[in-house]
Amino acid sequence: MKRKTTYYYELFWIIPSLLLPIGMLATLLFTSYGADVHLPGAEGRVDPAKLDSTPPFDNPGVVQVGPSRYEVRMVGEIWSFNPSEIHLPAGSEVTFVATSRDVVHGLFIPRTNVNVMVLPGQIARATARFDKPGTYLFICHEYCGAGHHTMAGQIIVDAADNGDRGGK
Ligand SMILES: [Cu+2]
Repeated sequence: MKRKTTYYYELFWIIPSLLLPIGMLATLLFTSYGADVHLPGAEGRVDPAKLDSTPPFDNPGVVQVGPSRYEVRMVGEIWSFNPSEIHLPAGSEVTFVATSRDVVHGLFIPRTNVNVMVLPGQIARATARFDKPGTYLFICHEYCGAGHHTMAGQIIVDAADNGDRGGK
């Protein structure tokens, strides 16, 4: 009788140890297929030595791609972003398409979900919405050398569309 009770209590760790890997697998499948979370790299490759003649990086800046939809074509290099000042109207949905000219950089925009590595040879893509007018800082968050701490820019979200797209 005593042996049977002991066996029953073992289920308290057997069941969680089975549920844990099943839960982790379910989370992985949900984030990669349901929430579309994935590593940069699947978006495309580019030759970092030929950015000046490779669209869209030959013409960095902000392009309107639809009603309230914009694309920011961005090049990171030591130690700046091009463009480093971006103007957008409030209510914009913005896709950042970024690559690096030289070493590993990052693109991080606090208060948004933009947090990507910007790698030479690879195209990073991240989308965010800017509903509230104001100034949003963006920074390089991958150490890239002596001037890393100066590598930053700003997104100025205007209350009304004044036609100024910034860039360059
Ligand atoms: Cu950096």
